[in-house]
Amino acid sequence: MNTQKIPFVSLFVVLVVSLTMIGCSSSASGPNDDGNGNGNGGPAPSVVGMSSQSFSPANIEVKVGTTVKWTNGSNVVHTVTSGTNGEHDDKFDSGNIAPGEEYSYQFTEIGEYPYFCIPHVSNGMTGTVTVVENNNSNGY
Ligand SMILES: [Cu+2]
Repeated sequence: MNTQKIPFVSLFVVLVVSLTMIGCSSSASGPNDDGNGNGNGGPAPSVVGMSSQSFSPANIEVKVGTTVKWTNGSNVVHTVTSGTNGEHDDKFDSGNIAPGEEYSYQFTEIGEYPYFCIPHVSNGMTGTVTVVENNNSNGY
């Protein structure tokens, strides 16, 4: 009799490797990174966390020029995709953010930026970044 233990183990390894590669591909997709001027004395960065089914805080208000960073502290893959009702409006899209990874985007124009997570939009995983004028007029 042939007990097929080795193929079973290799299948598991292949699965783990594929999942890792899916996660790594996120860093390569950044076609919307316009205007990443880091040294212009802009507002401090803001951070939004990601739990298993939600953004936290889901709604934030930042001053124009702020870089918002999303950090995936959960154990599932998320995306930060601009748009509403699951329809991407092509403003920004993180691609897959694996557990432990992060995504940053700088908001250079005033406005409302609704976004969602592609895998979990049907579970209500959505958020909004509201970008307001930087009214710090004291020459700072
Ligand atoms: Cu998600």
